[in-house]
Amino acid sequence: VSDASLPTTSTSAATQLSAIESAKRAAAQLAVKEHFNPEALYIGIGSGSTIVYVVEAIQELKDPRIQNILFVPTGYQSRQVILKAGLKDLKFDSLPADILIDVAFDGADEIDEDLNCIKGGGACLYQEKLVATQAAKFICVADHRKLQPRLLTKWPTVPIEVEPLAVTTVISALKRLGSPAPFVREGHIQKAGPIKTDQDNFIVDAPFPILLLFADIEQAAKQGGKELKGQGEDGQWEVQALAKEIKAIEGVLSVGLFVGENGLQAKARGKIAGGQKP
Ligand code: ABF
Repeated sequence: VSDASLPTTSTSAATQLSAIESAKRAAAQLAVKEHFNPEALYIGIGSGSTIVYVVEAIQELKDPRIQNILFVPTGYQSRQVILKAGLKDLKFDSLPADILIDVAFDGADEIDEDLNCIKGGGACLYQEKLVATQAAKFICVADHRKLQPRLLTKWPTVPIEVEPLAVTTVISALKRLGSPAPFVREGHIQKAGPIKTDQDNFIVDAPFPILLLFADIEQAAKQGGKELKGQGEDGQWEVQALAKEIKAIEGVLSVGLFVGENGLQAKARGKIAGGQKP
């Protein structure tokens, strides 16, 4: 997370905007410097505006080995960014079995102290999760505005990708989990109605009270002397417990809570390509 060029309230809107863009670019350059490997065979490229700077930073390396890398996109926009930069793309379903993506770069909407993320604000959710969970290393690239102590502090909802037929039953189930007013995201520029994901699904945005970390639950349990399973005494959900509950609802394809789904768990499932081309 870059905190470069923090805008202040006294600066003009245009200056603040350019400061935010500078912060995104600085975060992207740092991420590429620290985590991009020109020897990699597969690199995941996520969606959103910050990721554009990641691709730009990769191009700026001017390393000829980049032409040997296959870049795995997380959706239509992501693929366009890869192609526009003159890089080679590989559709997720063309990855060889049991081979991990060396590193996946992607943006986020909000990140907490334990580096759990909310994603899906840009409506690319399912493919982002596919790529992230198949990566040996997931690098979330974000500017200072995204980092908060707990999720749902500033970003208001958990985005959820839902198969359209199930949307009303999913909304009812989310209400039973304590979401006060889940809604289907709308916002087509030219036509009214729900936006569609790259898989032709809907996004349901579900507000919840600010989420808790494991440590919060443990602390509350110690003080209250009883075991709490995934929720604090006042019903506030812990991130991973809520992700699991939402994912279990029939009709939910993907939940925009990214929680401990990379690193060790992914490594246990497959091996890094290590020098072989598909
Ligand atoms: C994707 O794009 C999403 O998961 C997230 O919603 C969004 C972040 O976009 P930006 O970098 O433009 O803030 O990564």
